[in-house]
Amino acid sequence: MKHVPWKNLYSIGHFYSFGSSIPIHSNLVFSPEIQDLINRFLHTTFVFSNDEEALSIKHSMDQRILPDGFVLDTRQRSIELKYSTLRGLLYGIESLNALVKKTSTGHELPIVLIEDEPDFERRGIIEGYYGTPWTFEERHEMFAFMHEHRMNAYMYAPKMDPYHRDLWRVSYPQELLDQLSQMVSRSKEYLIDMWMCISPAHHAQDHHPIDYASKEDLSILFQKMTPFIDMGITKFGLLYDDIDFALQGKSQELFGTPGNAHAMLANEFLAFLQTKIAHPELVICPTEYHEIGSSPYREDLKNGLNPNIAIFWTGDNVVAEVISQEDIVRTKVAFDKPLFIWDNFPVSDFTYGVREFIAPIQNRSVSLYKHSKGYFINPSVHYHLSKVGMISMASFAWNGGSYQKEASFFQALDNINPSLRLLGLDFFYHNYPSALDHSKQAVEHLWVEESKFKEILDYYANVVKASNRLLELHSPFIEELSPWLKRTICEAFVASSILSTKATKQNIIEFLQDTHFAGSELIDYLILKNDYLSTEEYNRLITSKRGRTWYRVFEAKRWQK
Ligand code: LTM
Repeated sequence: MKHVPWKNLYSIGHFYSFGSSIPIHSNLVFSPEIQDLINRFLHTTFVFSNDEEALSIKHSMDQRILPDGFVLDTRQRSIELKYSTLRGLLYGIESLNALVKKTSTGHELPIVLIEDEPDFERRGIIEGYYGTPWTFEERHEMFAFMHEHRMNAYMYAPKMDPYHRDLWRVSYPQELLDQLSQMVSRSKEYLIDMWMCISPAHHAQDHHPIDYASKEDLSILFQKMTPFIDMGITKFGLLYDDIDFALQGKSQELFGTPGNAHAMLANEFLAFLQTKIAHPELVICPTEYHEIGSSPYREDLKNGLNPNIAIFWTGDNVVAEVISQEDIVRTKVAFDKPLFIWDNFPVSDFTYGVREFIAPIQNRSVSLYKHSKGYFINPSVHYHLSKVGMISMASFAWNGGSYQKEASFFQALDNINPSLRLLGLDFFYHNYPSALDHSKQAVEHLWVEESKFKEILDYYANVVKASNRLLELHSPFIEELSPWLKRTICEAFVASSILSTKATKQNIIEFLQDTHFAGSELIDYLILKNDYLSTEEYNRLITSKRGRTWYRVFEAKRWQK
């Protein structure tokens, strides 16, 4: 595990010195579960020994510590760990690893007291976007990645897995079940909870959504989930997002409103799970998953849904530019159920492959965790590019109070590969503007309005240098990024042609065929300022290609509600 900053580290700067290894008493006896964690995660610098100098490891459960939290104390020439969950112990062990310093003569272990605990009880990823699902190889790597950043929950909900949505009635084929079962095993290796989600209410061509009034349909749904229960999954999601929720026929007669029908199905599902699992958990994504406060549909869920079922919420919009304290308080009151945040960032499906948001989380109230039990991030189809957003979210979800977006951005890039920041920062800033931050565009606009041509050319020269250097790195991250790097290099060329008045309208139209847009809109301003395109052409060739911009409403509409 890479070092995750602790909430409270107390130290007066002293340490114990050791040679090539740090000895630990070999007469210690641990439960098999704990022994397994020690064997797999305690760094090999620690060796079991009979040496007099050997440290003992004391560990104990302490229910006053929050789940996943721990206390690590090295003051008594021993290693003392307190925790309330196994995951807390694991994070304590990883913290011990991170404390050790290698010196020219051996190793030092600082004399410290660490008290650490997460803000959000559940911190994770919901693979819930439209587009090609991540590969099983990527997901295999993902669990180690999640562990590294102290995320503890992964939700399987890819919209384009046909068995998840359109073919909800059809059992998963054995091959897929085997792969999913391997994922479950892998998630357990890292003490990460895997949630299985299903979306049975979508009207797809040739496939019927679930009929809430049909006992047979309910049984098909529950039977479909049975192999996952057999794999050891205890947590499930029932997703009603992006559906036409109007009831028809018998359902209309029986339930009257979609909220009642959704509550009934979720309650029945939970009751079914309770017959099979000791402590199952269920989250639903309501159809009205965004917007603030109450509605008739939400009122029905508030009144009808089992109070143990959690509800997803994405903020005031599908992609929330801002999630304020007031937003969440009003929404929590409206649902009156445990709330999970589904953060639609850095998901980019709504740009249809045009944009990738490689930027940190921002504008999320530091007190969200007081009103929400879980924080889940919906990534993009590009697993590696999503890591920046995911790392920043993990750090916010653990300790929002010390979260700083810029520092988190750098930390994320360095964590993926230190060369990214060293060689490519100018590109990443060029691409930075996202659903959550448009600040750079105001400066770009001004440059063009004030004809700051030298600044523009110097700026692009740096961006091109960074793009070329990044292209020389060979990694899965760069492979995913390369279409945007190449397009940016062309963009710089087009910008300089515009500034030297050599560009023709045809050049511009040809350039715009490549729709891998970076976040910067400098080129747009140059094109518009120099009248290369009419407003209609601009909308057709640029604006419409960027995908839906429903998120640009913070200044415009949001506060008029
Ligand atoms: O956001 C939710 C709850 N559902 C879908 C997601 O699957 C999709 O990835 C995002 C972003 O386009 N929008 C949705 O409506």
